[in-house]
Amino acid sequence: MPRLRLVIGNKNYSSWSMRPWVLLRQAEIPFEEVQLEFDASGASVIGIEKYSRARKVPVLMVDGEPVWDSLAIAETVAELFPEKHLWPEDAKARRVARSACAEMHSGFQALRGKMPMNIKGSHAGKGLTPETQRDIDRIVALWSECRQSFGAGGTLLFGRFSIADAFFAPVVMRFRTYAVEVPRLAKEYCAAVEALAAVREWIEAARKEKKFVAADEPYTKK
Ligand SMILES: N[C@@H](CCC(=O)N[C@@H](CS)C(=O)NCC(=O)O)C(=O)O
Repeated sequence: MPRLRLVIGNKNYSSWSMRPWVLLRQAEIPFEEVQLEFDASGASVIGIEKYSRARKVPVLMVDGEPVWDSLAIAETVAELFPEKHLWPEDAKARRVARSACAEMHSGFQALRGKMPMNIKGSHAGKGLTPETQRDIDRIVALWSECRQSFGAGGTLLFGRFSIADAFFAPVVMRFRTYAVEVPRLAKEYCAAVEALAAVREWIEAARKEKKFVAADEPYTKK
């Protein structure tokens, strides 16, 4: 088995880090965690140059070699552990799952900008603009399509846990923090994600963090 070290940022704020961490932990794949901190401005990660020239978290070190970017990490983990079935087994479901992850990876800029992940925060109603509402509506439609077409075998997007759920876990965190109103099916999906052991563990650790990153706290005065 390859030696895996996952380099992440703050658990309260780093939505990109949450994805591979939840993926590995929920799939019960052993890894060593290296946690780095953002600098005070939130613009860079202290010490990241040791791991990746891209200078962003997350990075997965596989036997000392870096894989950077959360989507590349997810694909690598799926390839290294085929027995974990981290993508849905059905080819059509798998195409949709890949598309959903790619859409999440490259889109939803308004939601990211106006509702930054902040697990400890509670900012009901903040960040809701026509643009963020459009992102929210698209996410809800996507979740509904996945649940209705492929979700019969469980409570998650493709029934059982997959990479897609790891990719949307930070969105679920945002919906909590900003108390975003969503229809019943999306609410149930959010509850299912929050009930995942790995997500609970991440939230618990995030709540213990003390670091304040101004860039991710547009609605907190300090
Ligand atoms: N597309 C990348 C984005 C990673 C990313 O933007 N990470 C942020 C933290 S959540 C970061 O490292 N920022 C520091 C910087 O930009 O210098 C991925 O999916 O891994």
